[in-house]
Amino acid sequence: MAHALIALGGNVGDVRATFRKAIANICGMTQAALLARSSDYTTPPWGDVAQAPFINACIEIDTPLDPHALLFVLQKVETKFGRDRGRERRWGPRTLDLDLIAYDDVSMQKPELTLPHPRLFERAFVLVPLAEISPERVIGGRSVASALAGLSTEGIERLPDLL
Ligand code: PH2
Ligand code: MG
Ligand code: MG
Repeated sequence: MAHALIALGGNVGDVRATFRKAIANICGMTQAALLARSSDYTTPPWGDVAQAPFINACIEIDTPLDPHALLFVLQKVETKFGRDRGRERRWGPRTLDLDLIAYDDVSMQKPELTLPHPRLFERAFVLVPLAEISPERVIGGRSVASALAGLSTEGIERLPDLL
């Protein structure tokens, strides 16, 4: 079994309901155990600021799938929840984005998959939820908490848990 960190994001539709269903699908389809789930956070749009705020969260799973098989499942789940890669713009609005942030301590640079995620350390919207569930985790030589300490978290707010 391997340990994987996955970031969830979206800003179209009922994103929190999508997250809930997507997490159940990810665990079912990857034969994974859910080890941790962060709170949901509202976050200012990054990259392309002319769009609605995002909701972001992170999960930690234990899965028998290899990184490529896991990525394949994440893309299937994105599609199932309305993601249409053919019609979207880079950094633009989307129903569901599932990013593989880290997979054990695997490091790889392939066109289809870079591990750890190459833009992790620029993105407070990933590091804030990740720091909630895994602050001591070292990724690419840096702890999550120390990487977050160097970034602005302005506008990022934890949402109350859903019942
Ligand atoms: N995802 C994007 C582009 N911009 N901004 C925030 N705050 N959160 C995201 O998940 C996000 C983004 C494209 O994947
Ligand atoms: Mg993303
Ligand atoms: Mg993505």
